[in-house]
Amino acid sequence: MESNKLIELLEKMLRIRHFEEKVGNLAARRMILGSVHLYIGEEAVAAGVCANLRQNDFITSTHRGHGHCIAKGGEFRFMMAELFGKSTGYCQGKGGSQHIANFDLGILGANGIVGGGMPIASGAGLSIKMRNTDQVAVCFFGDGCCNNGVFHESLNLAAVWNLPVVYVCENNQYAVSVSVKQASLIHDYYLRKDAYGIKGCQVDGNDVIAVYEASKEAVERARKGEGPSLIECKTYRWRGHYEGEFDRHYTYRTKKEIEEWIDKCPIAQFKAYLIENNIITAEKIDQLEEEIKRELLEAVAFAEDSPAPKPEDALVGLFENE
Ligand SMILES: Cc1ncc(C[n+]2csc(CCOP(=O)(O)OP(=O)(O)O)c2C)c(N)n1
Ligand SMILES: [Mg+2]
Repeated sequence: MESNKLIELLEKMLRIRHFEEKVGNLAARRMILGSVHLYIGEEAVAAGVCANLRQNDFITSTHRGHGHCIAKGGEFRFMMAELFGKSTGYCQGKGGSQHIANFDLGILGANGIVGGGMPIASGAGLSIKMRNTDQVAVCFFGDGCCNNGVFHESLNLAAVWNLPVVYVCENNQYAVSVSVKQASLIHDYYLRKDAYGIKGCQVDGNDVIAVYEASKEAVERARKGEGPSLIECKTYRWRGHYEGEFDRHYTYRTKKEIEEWIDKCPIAQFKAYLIENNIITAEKIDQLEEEIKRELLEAVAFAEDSPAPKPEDALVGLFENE
């Protein structure tokens, strides 16, 4: 892979990590309304997959969606304003953290309903097929979605209709406090590809290059009209299910398990790889991070200074044809 592309991947992951850290701090200070689910530890998935997408490709996202939005080109200030519930946000402050959408960027929406993005992605795939374009739809979803009926319906239809959709399972091994081991006897969800007769694979979701390569193949296949794929990325969330979960007594996972995964940080691993291979220096990375932090401060100021939505606009924008 070219150096520029590798640095781009690092930058995307850093943008996600710093955004999430800032949002975590703001949420703790009650400056963000509503619940917030952070993506820290899982950055390689969104960054690796979206590096294969064009602006007019589609994604559907989840309740843990900030990383997908950033990876697909979402701007900090409009995201931050949305999290603050301000009228300058991507959805004029009506969506908040769990419902950011922007059709210009192909972001069909984060979704507070587990599995909600699955049929939307299949529908986007059907629309691409009917319009006969070479776009692709990517559906991000969690392990918690895999045992819902909508998973089966969406994958099965995409398979029989040969739709250009890549289903990306972010298997962070828990749905709130329920381990995948309690949820299913098959913990490797990519194996379900065979149930639908589609292609698929499992990758280390903390290895951004592995994610990039696996999704590249799947995206190319979809673009060529060769049908859907199911990619499972094994990863881990470092924070609680949502900001506000304080599992001080480690009731559903151990401290040791969390620490082991923090040791496998996707960003630290990738930084070390890039420095070792003389792709970028540590100083250059520091500089990049400082720039990102500056941009974030500006985004927070933009959000704080933006007006709240007007009460009389409460119903505006709710329906496309209004
Ligand atoms: C249909 C539905 N059922 C239950 C919930 C409550 N809920 C919110 S997030 C979540 C767990 C999701 O787990 P997973 O899909 O693995 O995503 P993760 O939070 O691990 O990223 C649940 C059960 C919901 N939002 N929607
Ligand atoms: Mg999960």
